Amino acid sequence: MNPGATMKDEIIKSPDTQRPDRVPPGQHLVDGLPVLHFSRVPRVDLSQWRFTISGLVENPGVLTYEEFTALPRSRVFCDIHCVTTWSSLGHTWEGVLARDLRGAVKALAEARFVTVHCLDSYTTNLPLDEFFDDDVIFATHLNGKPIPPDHGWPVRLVVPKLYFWKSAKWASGVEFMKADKPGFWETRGYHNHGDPWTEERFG
Ligand SMILES: Nc1nc2c(c(=O)[nH]1)N[C@H]1C(S)=C(S)[C@@H](COP(=O)(O)O)O[C@H]1N2
Ligand SMILES: [Mo]
Repeated sequence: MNPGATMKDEIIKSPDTQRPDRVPPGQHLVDGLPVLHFSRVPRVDLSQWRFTISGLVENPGVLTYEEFTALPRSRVFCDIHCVTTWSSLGHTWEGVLARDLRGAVKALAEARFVTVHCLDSYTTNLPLDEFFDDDVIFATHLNGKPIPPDHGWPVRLVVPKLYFWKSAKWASGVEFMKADKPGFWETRGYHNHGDPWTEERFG
């Protein structure tokens, strides 16, 4: 943890973890966390890592890893649902909440959507209001340890309420947009939104 950062005590419990049945329709439970991505695991030198805030914002800019990890830190407890039908329950992610970027970013009134950019050229899209939901986190740690490289180190977005393809690994920035721009999987047959509880699997 960056010595300049503050850690909030409370662990945010993703609302879906409070459901009596935590497994959405058409899903089955697995132990551990499978690894899935379309390309290779990027190699990252933390001294070169940058997080870019761009698009319809008052304060576009670039954060170094030190600056990013000096933002207030939080923990989110959530379940994971992959569209390929596996679910994995009860993970704790630690990092910077999307909503804690809000003050730094100052999205303009016309911004309605975000695109998250990644080091492997992957992208995914979210409505702005869902991006700023309480449990959306740019995580650096998973279950108390730095996220393993194949799960997204050094920084990975986690969007607990949507299928896991929305949880962009190796995140390198966020772009605020007026119009929605479907991302990597959203332009290859996956649903534009991806709610696991209503099985928004395919477009
Ligand atoms: N940058 C990046 N993020 C990504 C992907 C990817 O290929 N590249 N794949 C997505 C998909 S389809 C899934 S199911 C999850 C898998 O995450 P995991 O390997 O940590 O289980 O990452 C998502 N985030
Ligand atoms: Mo996936």
